[in-house]
Amino acid sequence: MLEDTIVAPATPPGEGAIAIIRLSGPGSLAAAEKVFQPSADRPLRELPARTPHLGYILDPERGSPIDQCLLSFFPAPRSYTGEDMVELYCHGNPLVVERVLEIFLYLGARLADPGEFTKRAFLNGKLDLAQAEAVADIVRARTVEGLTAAVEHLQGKLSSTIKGFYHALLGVLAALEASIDFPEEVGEPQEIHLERLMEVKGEVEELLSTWEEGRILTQGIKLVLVGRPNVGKSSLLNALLQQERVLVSPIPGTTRDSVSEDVMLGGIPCRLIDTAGLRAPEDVLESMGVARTRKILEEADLILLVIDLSKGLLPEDMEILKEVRDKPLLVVANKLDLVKGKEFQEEALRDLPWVAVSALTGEGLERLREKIRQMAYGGRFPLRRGSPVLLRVRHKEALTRASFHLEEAIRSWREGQPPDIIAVDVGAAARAVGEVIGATLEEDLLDRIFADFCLGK
Ligand SMILES: Nc1nc2c(ncn2[C@@H]2O[C@H](COP(=O)(O)OP(=O)(O)OP(=O)(O)O)[C@@H](O)[C@H]2O)c(=O)[nH]1
Ligand SMILES: [Mg+2]
Repeated sequence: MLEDTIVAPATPPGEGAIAIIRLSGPGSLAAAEKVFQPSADRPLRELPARTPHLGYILDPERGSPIDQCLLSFFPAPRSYTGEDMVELYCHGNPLVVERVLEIFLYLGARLADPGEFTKRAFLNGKLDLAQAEAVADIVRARTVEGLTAAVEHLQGKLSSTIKGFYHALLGVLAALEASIDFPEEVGEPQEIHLERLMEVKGEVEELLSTWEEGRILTQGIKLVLVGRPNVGKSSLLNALLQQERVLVSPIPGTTRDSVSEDVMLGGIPCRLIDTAGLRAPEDVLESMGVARTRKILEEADLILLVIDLSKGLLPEDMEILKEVRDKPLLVVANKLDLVKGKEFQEEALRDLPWVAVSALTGEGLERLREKIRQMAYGGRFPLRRGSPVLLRVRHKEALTRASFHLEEAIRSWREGQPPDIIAVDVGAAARAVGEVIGATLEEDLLDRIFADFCLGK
């Protein structure tokens, strides 16, 4: 696979100031030489590497110019992929990009698969697997915190933690193997290795506990607005989106279907879902809306139960409260403008977090955003700093497996099981941990990971 030369645009399609086209593989420089005419009166190979050179890219058959551009070449191994690489900076016209790609394909390169540049970087040892994934996470990050965490992974912060686990487990494994192979000389495995296992298990679990935060940073949370008709759910959605997204009216039952929009609230990516008011439905359409609301409620990360301050808590509110009580819940007491100066005291809501707002005037919305942020992180605010944060399901799953096998190994050890039994689980834990950085690989793992990269990365 690494014998061939790949090419792909590295910038998004469409018009722009510049478009970048990348080549990687043994034929990169030869292909570039055939079509690039440097303005400096010397052949490309005699010009300094890793430096942009001005010139023209020419049609290899007719010799007519296609575009003026800059070209840099990066001889192996000092390149992103570790192979010979060429980067072309053309004018950002899709026609140019198409022509240049066609030419390189004609000269024997093939179009890269999504993520193939980074995959090559991994295969050539430029990045470990967690770092390679961090590249995609940087491109995709939707929050500043998520971006910081991903850049830290690229720097190797997660990898070095994982390597620590991996080598510690290999150490224990070696000790176990020694007492399997040379029972007379080595004797029983020592207590210190059991302590090592427990230590690693504790650290693996600590890292696993960052997943909740990582999941929020990367995937965001689902927020669902519920309440009886007319309390102002749709008005709140509009206010939080700062646009008139949904219809609002004094007629109860205005919203029949659920409406969802993505918005950043307090620095967290949120999917905000407005629902049909929950009440005994009066027609078929309304009953469908209510049924849908119940389904959406099941998937919510946080429920915003909206009540109308000017009406106080009605029996219908209590009915809904009963339905959502066991979920993460924030009471939003709306229409504050109508009750200015009055004290808000509802015995039934005593133990629940709440915020008073006015969707109409915007009062209290900042507090609402802040409260959402706090509750999204389960009260663990501010965000942890210092330790790496897990950002990928794959990492979480591998570490969960590792934790399971460590638990088993520790249990067997304490039960006095023979070292070969313990070694099976320690080995499995080491493999699971190693998967995170690609030290150990499951068959088709690589294809799965790089398949969801973007082209040219
Ligand atoms: N004074 C005041 N009126 C509000 C406020 N929020 C909403 N309203 C009014 O309350 C009425 C109902 O608002 P909606 O946003 O449609 O309420 P809803 O909860 O979505 O209602 P359904 O879709 O019927 O379930 C409208 O007349 C709004 O203008 C507020 O903060 N203050
Ligand atoms: Mg509505």
